[in-house]
Amino acid sequence: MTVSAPTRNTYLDHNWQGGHQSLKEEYDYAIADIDGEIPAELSGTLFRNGPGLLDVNGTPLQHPFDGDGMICSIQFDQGKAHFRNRFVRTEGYLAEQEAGKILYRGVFGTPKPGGLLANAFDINFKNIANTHIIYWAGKLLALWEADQPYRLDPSTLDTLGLEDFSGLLNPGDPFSAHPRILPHADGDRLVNFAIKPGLSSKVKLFEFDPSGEVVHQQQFVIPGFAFIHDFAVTPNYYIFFQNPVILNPIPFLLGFKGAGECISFKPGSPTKIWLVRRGENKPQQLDTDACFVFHHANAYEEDGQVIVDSICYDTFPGLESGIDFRTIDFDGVPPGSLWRFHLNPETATVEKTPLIQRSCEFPTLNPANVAHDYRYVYIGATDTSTGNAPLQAILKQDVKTGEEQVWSAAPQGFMGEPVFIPKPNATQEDHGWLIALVYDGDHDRSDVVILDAERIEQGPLARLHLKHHIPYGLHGSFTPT
Ligand code: 3ON
Ligand code: FE
Repeated sequence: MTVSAPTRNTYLDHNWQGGHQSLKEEYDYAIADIDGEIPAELSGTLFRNGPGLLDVNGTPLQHPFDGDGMICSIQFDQGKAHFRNRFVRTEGYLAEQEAGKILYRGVFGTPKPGGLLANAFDINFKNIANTHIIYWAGKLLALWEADQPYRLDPSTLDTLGLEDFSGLLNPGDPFSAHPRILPHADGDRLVNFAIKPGLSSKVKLFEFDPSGEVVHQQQFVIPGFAFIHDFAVTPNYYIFFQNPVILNPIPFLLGFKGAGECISFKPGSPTKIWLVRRGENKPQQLDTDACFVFHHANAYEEDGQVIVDSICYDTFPGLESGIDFRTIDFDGVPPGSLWRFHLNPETATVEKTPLIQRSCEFPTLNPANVAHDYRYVYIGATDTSTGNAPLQAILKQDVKTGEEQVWSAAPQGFMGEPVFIPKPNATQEDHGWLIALVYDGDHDRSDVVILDAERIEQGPLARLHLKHHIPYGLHGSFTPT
């Protein structure tokens, strides 16, 4: 893939950098400053997670993914909206706030103060609960892939403690931040994996029914180190992409680098796709050209093949040690683009075709189509169709025809993950709304933006201006309660 002309003209650096500031305050207010109208039928709560602190008492973090999880909730009811944000009171957050300084090494490179002496041989990390937030079986759970979830009170966002699902997880057990909700005849299922990367990597799979009961479990081992952030599911398969990376733990152990910074991409090696049949613990390996995948959009089965749509980077969209993420040069960062993989279990072959070539991240779709054939993907995208830049737009693609619609918040707006909410009594896949948080660099505040998913080009139905900014976040979900 060629990275063409620089695209910096769609935004100003200082505007983009404003979204990388901590939000230390916790708010609770009815949103009053609104352009347009909140649809009266939109009812429920959008929960969103992401790093809320980019510094600890003035000491900057080295990477936003090291930031303590902060939950936002936006509650919609009869055309009105209420905002709240609270930090997840993790053990590490409480200890560091009390101490007024960094006490833990960050996975993505943030060191403890005190130089090498303080960092060498410290392999303790803090569960920062900053990646995703889901509401399942009456429990609101903040997720971070390398440790147990934290449970919160859905109305106050108070932290209730670590969740172990009645003994399913032991202290320190991983639980991925990317569960999928599989539509199921006997009630939807929450399907998730947990991975312990190592010399070989152990993967567990769990399926929960709507009452929170675990109704299916299995596990298997992937040879070699595996950094797997997300997975895809179909009715018969779980699909994992093992990125071609190696982990050299020495600089981590010696205290020079964070564990995540010790991961390097092996361009010559294939990406291994592990196709796991539900109920079988011997996964099938299929190889495809080297690429790095964090997120999958969707997967489904068709004529004996498995189709997977995933965002691919030409290399690990890495962590350059010593470079401040606030001053990153996007022309040097690999853009992500959406590809369709056709997996043929019979011939163990993979075919790959491009879907979206514009730089994009944070895919979503109508939840009713998860694990099934679908037509519309919605995704954060750059304002311009070539090169790399921050996400400023939402792109909707009809994956059947390639037809695209774009709504861009450029030049002053920076886009977060869109979340799709089906309209009541919808009869078409795109009968719904998209909600996203947009950081407005001109006003140093964030907007909650509501779009009609059928016609995103028309721009927001409503823009809710918050009283403050929200740092760039990760994932969220909507629950109609
Ligand atoms: O041995 C190591 C142990 C360990 C605890 C291996 C390891 C590095 C895999 C690991 C931990 C991994 C963790 C905690 C990963 C967390 C990932 C995370 C918080 C977020 C990933 C986000 C991905 C993307 C693509 C975000 C994109 C954001 C934008 C485009 C924003 O504009
Ligand atoms: Fe993610």
